[in-house]
Amino acid sequence: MPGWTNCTVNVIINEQMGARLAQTLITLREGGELKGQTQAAQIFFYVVEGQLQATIDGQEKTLAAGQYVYVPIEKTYLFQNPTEGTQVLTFHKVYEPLEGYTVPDVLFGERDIAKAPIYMNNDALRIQELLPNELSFDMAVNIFTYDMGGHLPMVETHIMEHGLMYLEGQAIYVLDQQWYPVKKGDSIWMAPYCQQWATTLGKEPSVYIYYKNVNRFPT
Ligand code: UGY
Ligand code: MN
Repeated sequence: MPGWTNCTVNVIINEQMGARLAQTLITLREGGELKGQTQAAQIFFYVVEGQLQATIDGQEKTLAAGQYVYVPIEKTYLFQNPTEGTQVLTFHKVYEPLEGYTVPDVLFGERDIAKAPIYMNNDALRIQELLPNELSFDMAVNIFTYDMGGHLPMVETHIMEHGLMYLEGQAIYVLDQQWYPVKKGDSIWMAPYCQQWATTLGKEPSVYIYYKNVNRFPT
């Protein structure tokens, strides 16, 4: 990737597959750097492991595991001084402006279970929304925690697509008619209308971070 040096970039999901998002996992070596400027696509950066320094549109911050930054379109970014093996997950989406709304600002934040309300009255399920639920945003990124015994209350199917990565634990994911055992480090692309259901497995909670397109008319 131009401007991304001393790192390995795995492009997990991309438009070549028919997706409308890109998802990458970046593993940085010492001295690694991610330098660039967003253009038509906004980028969400989430630190999975390690730490590094971020300078986004002039704002500096050290980001450690569980912290993230949302970089809107047309902003400069620089990530540097990573600890060896730092891993960063990214979600990219071409931004669709909405008349009457301004483009969102840069936003820093972190994973925090205290900010994760219970999902659909089921106290084994918690979802933290990492981006504001506002019409200026056309993407959501959420962290979904399933405690032991937790499972989606129904088979979902919807127009929105998902890019997803497991951060902890293990689970069974049902996609259309196939059952997949999944665990920490695994990723899934769910195209629009893919039937989806999941249940946690094992003795610890399962946790995933996922992308979803939101708030725009279907084309
Ligand atoms: O937000 C969602 O659509 C979410 N409940 N889907 C999922 O976790 N597969
Ligand atoms: Mn869903």
